[in-house]
Amino acid sequence: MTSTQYHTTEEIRSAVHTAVQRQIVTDMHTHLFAPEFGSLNLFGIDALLGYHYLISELFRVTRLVYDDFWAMDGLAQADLIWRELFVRRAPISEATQGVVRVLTALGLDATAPDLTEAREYLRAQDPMEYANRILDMAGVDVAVMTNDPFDPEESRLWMSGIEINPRYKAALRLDQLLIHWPSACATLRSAGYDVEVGMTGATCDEVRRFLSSWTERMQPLYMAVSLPASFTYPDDTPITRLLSEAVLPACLEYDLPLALMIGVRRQVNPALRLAGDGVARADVTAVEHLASDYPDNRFLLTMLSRENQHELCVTCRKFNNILPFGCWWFLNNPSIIEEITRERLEMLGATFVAQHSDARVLDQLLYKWPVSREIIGRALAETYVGLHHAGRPVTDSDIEADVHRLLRGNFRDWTNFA
Ligand code: HDL
Ligand code: ZN
Repeated sequence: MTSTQYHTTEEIRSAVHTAVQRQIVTDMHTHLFAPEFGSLNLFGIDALLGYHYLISELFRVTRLVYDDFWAMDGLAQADLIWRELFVRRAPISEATQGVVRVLTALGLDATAPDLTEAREYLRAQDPMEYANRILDMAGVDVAVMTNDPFDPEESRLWMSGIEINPRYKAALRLDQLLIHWPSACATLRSAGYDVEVGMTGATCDEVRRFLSSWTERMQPLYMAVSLPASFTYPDDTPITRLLSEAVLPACLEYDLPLALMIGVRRQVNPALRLAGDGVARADVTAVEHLASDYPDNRFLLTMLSRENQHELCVTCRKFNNILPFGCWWFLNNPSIIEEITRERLEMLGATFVAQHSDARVLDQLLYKWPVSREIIGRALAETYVGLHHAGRPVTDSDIEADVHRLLRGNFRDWTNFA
């Protein structure tokens, strides 16, 4: 089939916009759960309003005592958040506009004085059917979960041999193992693994046996860990030993990438609970040492601080076993998504994963992806306009190939996910 060549800036912008809107996305990092996980599968207006991003924003507009809020039940919390952030003032932040977009996409009244209509609508949904409908509406073929083998409720479900909707894939999350080794060691010992907190004897082999057991059970697309901004490598903490003697060898054995998510400062304000984490610039040389020491391992990398983004691009130019991904958490805002995407295109071409939703509530896909598609499309369009002005004709097959790489292909190639 012959390619269509575009000859003007307007034609190129329109073609990129259309291609991005049409592209089916593989959402490589979410906190969603397949409907078979029951109550772990969050959806509906109360879960949307209980998103920790909105909880932090609530406390900016009220002098409410934290414990008084936490003493409320979920419905009362949602009613309060709706009233304070959506009724008494215009919902102009990214997270509040997101809820407005979801309600609009579902044909619900975003100006309602209360949550009666939204609750009735969402309570009427069958979780199995609703999951597929929302994924289809968002143009997402597969959502990758965040799966913690140390979570008692989740691990019980996995151990029961749960069969899940194939549009949800697992990622084996290792924060508990790597960041909280002493308590993880105790949990492993109670599960029959011969491990010592001092990491003597068979400890690392036993951790590998644990990783093998959960890799076989979950069939994850990758292993992942969120590391603090203070992360250094190598050092004399358990993280270095566990990465080098258990996790990275296990990733090689199962041909899995390791996702490094670096830059959080945990519990800056503990009174906010899950909403209490902060951010700081991290040391990108730790990633360079890992990529250099483990050239046969593949890494996925995202960093939380805006100040780390440019050096992240430089590091990825030096190490082709690192695939950068997403505009993570505090970066998942239109102004920053545009900046990050443009500098990545300028320095890496189409060799990164443009975005992940990080959605915690299913319906959030109805805003996180439309917003990111719009912004990423704008950045890519200007890149192609530049190519056109440089004197190289731009075709539809050029555009479609790169849009696929950025939103689906690069991640699936990196994880051998056909
Ligand atoms: O560690 C992570 O995967 C982060 O995404 C945290 O879950 C964070 O609380 C979050 O939800 N960010 O969007
Ligand atoms: Zn996340």
